[in-house]
Amino acid sequence: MKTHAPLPVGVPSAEAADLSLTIGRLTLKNPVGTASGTYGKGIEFLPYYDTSRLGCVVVKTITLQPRPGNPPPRLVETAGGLLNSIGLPNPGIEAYIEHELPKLRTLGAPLVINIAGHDAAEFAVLAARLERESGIDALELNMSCPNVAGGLDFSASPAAARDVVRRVRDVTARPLIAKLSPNVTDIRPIAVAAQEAGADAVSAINTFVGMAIDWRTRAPLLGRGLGGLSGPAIKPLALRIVWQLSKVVTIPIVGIGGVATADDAMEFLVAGASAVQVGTANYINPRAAIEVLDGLPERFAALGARCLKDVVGTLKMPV
Ligand code: RRO
Repeated sequence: MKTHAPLPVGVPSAEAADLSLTIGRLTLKNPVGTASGTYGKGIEFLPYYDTSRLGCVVVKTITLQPRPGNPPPRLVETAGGLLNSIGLPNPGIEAYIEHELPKLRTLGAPLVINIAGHDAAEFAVLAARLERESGIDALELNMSCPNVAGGLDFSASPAAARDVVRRVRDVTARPLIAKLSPNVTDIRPIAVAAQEAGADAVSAINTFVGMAIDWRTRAPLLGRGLGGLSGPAIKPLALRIVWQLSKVVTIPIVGIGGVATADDAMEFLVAGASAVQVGTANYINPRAAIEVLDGLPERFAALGARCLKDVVGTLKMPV
């Protein structure tokens, strides 16, 4: 690991900063990825920018069997946020491998496949099946889907989180990222359990359970009643959680929640994230992720930072 003498704040460095990081055995050239479920099938973004420049692309969750998803309406805009009840529609792992994986490989960015099982054992079945496929750089374990029965259970307690991660760890050497739910009283012991069970990173966070209501009809606006809230509205909550986690885990934290600009990304890095994922912003601006990335060098220079370590977790919290 390279070390650098710290530069005084405000002195721009002549050289572009080294933005790379490692997650398990995987080196990412920069900390900007796309958040699961917000990046279509990936190839939609090819006309907008060179997707190979991203730190990584994380795909929508895959399950063992095909799923139709939840009844519509599935999306509602709220003040500063987006409420979704998508319900994990996907073609199932076999059709996915046959039809989607080849297209995803054309994106050129490291590929993170996001998986979810009905139970802990099924997570391992999915991970084992993916062992036979090349061009997959890491797995993100969706232990926190708020919109399917039992989806939140996998990161609702340290024991549940430990079980899922351990079973998957037993079948793959691929880097594992445990995606955690914010819908818990205290996320910290859950992240620690994931780390102890062999996770190489934690993603913090998935969406917050919420609802939107039409008082005239007295009905919820989403087809399933409840949904997961994302977007700028949740950024302060996500920042708080990332900062809390940075005090208790040693593995990298991937910050998720309302990252739409390079300034948002810098806030997450300072709070303690080693990487970020851009999610809801992709729906507003298809170039959001690359614009976040392009904005980092000048911000690193403004801090006199030469590498990620000069920024990650450098928050000056009042004592
Ligand atoms: O598909 C969804 O409804 C969904 C998933 Br899998 C998730 O992890 N988080 C979310 O907000 N929605």
